[in-house]
Amino acid sequence: MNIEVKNKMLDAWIREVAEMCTPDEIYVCNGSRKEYDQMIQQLLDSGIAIPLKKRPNSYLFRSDPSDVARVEDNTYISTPSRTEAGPTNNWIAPDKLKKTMKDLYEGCMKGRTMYVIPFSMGPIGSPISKIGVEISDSPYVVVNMHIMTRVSDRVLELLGTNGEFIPCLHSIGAPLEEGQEDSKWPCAPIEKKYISHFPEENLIWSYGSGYGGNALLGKKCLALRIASAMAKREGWMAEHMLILRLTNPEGKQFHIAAAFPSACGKTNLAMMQPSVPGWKCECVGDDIAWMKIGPDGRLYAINPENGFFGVAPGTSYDTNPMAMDTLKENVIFTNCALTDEGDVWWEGIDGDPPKHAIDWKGNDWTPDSTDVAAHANARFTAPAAQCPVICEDWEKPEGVPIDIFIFGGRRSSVVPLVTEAYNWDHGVFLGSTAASETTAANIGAVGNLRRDPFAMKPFCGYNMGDYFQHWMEMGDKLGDKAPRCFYVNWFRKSEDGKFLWPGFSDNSRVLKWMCERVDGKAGAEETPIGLLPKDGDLDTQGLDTSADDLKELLKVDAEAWKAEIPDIENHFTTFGDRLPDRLKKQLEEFRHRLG
Ligand code: GTP
Ligand code: SPV
Ligand code: MN
Repeated sequence: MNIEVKNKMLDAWIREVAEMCTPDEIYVCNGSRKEYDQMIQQLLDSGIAIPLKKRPNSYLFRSDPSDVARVEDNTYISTPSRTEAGPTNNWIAPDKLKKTMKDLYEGCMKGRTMYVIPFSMGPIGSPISKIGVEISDSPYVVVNMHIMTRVSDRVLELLGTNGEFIPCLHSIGAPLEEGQEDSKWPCAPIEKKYISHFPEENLIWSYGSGYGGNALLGKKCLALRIASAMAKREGWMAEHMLILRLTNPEGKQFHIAAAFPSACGKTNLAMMQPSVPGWKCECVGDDIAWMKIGPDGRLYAINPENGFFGVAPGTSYDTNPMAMDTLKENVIFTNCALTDEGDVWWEGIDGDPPKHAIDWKGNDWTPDSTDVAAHANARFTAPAAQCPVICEDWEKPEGVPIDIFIFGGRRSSVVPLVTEAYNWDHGVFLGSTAASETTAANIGAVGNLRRDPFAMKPFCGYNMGDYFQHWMEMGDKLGDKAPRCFYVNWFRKSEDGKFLWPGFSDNSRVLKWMCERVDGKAGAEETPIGLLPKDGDLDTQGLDTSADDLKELLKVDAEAWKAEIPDIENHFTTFGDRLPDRLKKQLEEFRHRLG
């Protein structure tokens, strides 16, 4: 071990893990730039990192084709009883799961270095922050954690001899025998991957994958699954939400937190540049919000992360210029294509496709190839501080006061562009019934419609029926200071399969309507599903969308909604007696309004 660890619990845990996993070496990280550079150098020397001539201090990695996204089917919430995990989570009893995983962990770091990564979610030392320590045998994880979280020796200082932390154990699950040549992206086969959470113990065990949320354990595992369970116990909220600040032409600020499922537009909305003149948007966070009620009774949000782990395909100067400017240097790219000029490329980036490139699997690629050049879940890891529109208050320990909640998903039909909830309970109903077509952010089928309540289906660390109840109780506590709730769908398609709404910067038109609703300045029409903008309420000046398309986007098709009811009922039934009565009442009222 390179340093002496003073925290007793941490020291004991490191020794225990080392004994089980038998690494060749142990290295405790300090989070310094020098450390980052050394790790990158090591990854370059072994041919795993590919330097990008066109972007300073930026590197491309290619993962194993079997390890390209989160693995929801292998993700577990291991509470003492199945009921505590609830119907939306996979469950194995803690004893059994630990036994299985201990057998896998036995000797799993042989031939490798075990890295100890002390990190803070939220600014180091802030009362709202949480300290985690990830043990990992992947240097790729170390460099990504450097960007995504606050890795620092100050975290160890803060822990002192007796401070508490959340232990996050990670192994790629690929021990190296003596003389065995390492592969470029070692990992375990799918049947041996386990992403396990023990919420009662605030403990995370991950095995077999090196990719994204499976391996960077501060993100989904700690900041959502473990944190949501803590938040329920302690009376706060941990949500899969972007946070943005919108300023109107008069200088009034609105803070918006929006929950969309994976690959459904959070990063894009978080740093969107409004097409409506005079409005300004700044980014506070793009994926996760931790929210607490402040001394004034309002709900305050912080972004616990330090970077963006964003979807590359579709990102361009046209769609998300602020992301493109964030990606100029100091970026880790994973599973993008490599051009002959030494830059990254992906489907949907600006300009013509390169005549030749190396695809994400390392093969030659030309525009005639039948396969995509970049994987659909190719990602960039970039420091949030590099975003040109990062909000000056993004690291403020007390957070920003939330005025508006948005829920949503990817729906090619039925769901209109925007709906306002009648009240908090109705807002919780909209969030709890949110449905979306599945995306490449998870291993599995793409485009299947599923209920993804509050975009938290894969991330809620306890029974989601209780989570709905928690939302109700937070609303009761917030009273008239509760944020107003809206539902959006940027992804409605025409019969010929084209998006009806231009999206991106034009989403500002919808956000403007929301802010004006909050200010009591904009009108709305009562419909069975909620409040919708009436003719003229939505700012459409300069918008390229035809009147017919707009009508279609704001249409409430009662018959189509009636056809949704059985599925909503089935969805609710899965929660049994954990479903709050107030949601049953909402469903009854909805049915009644539909007539
Ligand atoms: P995660 O990082 O997985 O949580 O995803 P996310 O919710 O941050 O999604 P992101 O903003 O990265 O967008 C995912 C994909 O949807 C990208 O390919 C975007 O280009 C596309 N997208 C985002 N916003 C819009 C929009 O308003 N309209 C359309 N048509 N596509 C969008
Ligand atoms: C998501 O899937 O919602 C992500 C990417 O943000 S990952 O970190 O891999 O979970
Ligand atoms: Mn996400």
